[in-house]
Amino acid sequence: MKAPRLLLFIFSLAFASCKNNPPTNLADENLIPKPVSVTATGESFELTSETVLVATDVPESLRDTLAAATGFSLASATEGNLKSAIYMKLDSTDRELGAEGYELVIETEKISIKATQPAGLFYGTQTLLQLITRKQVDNKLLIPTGTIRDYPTYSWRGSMLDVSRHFISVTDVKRYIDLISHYKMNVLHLHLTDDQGWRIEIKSWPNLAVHGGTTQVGGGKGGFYTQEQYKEIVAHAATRFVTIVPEIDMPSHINAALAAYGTLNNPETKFPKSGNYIGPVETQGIVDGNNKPTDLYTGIEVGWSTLSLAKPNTLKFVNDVIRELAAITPGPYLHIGGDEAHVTKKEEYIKFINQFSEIVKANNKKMIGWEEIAQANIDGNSIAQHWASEEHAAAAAAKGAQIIMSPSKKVYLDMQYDSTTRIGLHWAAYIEVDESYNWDPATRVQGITRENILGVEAPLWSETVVNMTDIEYMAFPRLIGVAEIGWSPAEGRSWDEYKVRLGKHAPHLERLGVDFYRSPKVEWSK
Ligand code: TNX
Repeated sequence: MKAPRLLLFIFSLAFASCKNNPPTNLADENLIPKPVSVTATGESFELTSETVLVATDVPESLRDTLAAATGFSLASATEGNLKSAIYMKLDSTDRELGAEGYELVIETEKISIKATQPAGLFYGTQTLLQLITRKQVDNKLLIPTGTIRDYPTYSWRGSMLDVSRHFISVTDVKRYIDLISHYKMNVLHLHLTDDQGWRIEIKSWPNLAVHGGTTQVGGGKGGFYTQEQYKEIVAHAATRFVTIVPEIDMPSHINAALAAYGTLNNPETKFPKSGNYIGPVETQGIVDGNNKPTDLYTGIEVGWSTLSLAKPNTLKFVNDVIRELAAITPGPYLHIGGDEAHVTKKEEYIKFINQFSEIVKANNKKMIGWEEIAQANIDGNSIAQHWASEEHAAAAAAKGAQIIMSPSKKVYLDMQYDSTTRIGLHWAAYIEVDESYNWDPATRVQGITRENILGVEAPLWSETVVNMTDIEYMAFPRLIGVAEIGWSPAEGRSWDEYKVRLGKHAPHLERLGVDFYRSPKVEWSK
């Protein structure tokens, strides 16, 4: 055959196979979170090495993820008569989509993603990625045709990593950000300090990290983020439209600071009988006159340490830490902890929270605290995070605070799935995958209505969680169910429907390399 004929032959083959593509159903694609609306048209778009990307307002990182997932380079092109193209564009006129929504239209020769803001293009791309990696028929990347219109129910969809009880590396935090944002979560709360370790460099109080960061639960070597590394995490998160919310837990959960600086130590703190740790010889707690620092702590008891207003340097410490943290945090929030202050006198606790709120405000940030802050003079300028006490949470809402829903019996990712789970705690509950999915933030707590609720957050405390394998095993698959609770409409959500979708979604989690818990409550696809 001469060359032109050969080409013709190849073309006709390609054309014929194109026509022979099997019928599809976009509505049956096991997407998580479930989109607001899906209309299927039954055909398919074939992604090939010829497919181009027409996008002017799109961050490079989006092209990179798409290219990595498809294995094709997705060359840039400008609008015109294109054979196979993915279009992404901003369009502020489609108001229904809101700030984070998108419309994804898949036709046989083109795919278009439209959003009012870049975040929406990002989420549309995440949906597309789930569609791309699911369909490989006869070695062809076929994407079912139809239209998806999608936008979130709650504006706060988050997770928390406790990097204090066990230190978590920058690399692992970045991977966690990649995973949560793929499931359309937009907040990562970092629990940066606790009794067992101070994990963020504070230049005006350097010993906090240098000494206070040298150990962790069980006595391992701990670690901390320099401010440069923290900024690197923040910047990575920004490319995935994730806001970093840093937490300095005060006035309790503060031993790492008391161990670094004797000037902060005080008689209210009741060091537990075991779990003390002197620390490496290269670093020392700083003695200040008669004020000796505490030992470092490697146990898991809570609520026994406190700052004290009787110590003249306490508020200077708080001011300095919040000022430095605010300066490296572009997001609007600072979390001041405020939980489990068992040895702080109630009047002093209230004074502390009122002070924190002033200081956070003076640094142009919005204060978040665990629900116990409801006892102080909080108002609509503060956000309370519900975890255990419905009474405190409802009181916070009654004072006008917005509420983040993290009910420990549902979304504490450090809780064991059942009594046989190899790591995890169970003080709140054993939480199987159905339990963590089966609840509605808007009806969970009496006195807290949809209007009070900013959104949902699933915390992962790390007393028993040591590495990325542990993180993934405890977080997945519960986390993606929480992502769906935050994103998808509550109406029509049911475990019976979700468990089938989740089971069929499993190969996608595998492709992401996620080591998830295969709950016996779900039939998992191979
Ligand atoms: C309670 S939740 C805590 C944490 C622990 C966690 C363990 C909250 C505000 N405080 O200090 O790590 O339980 O599950």
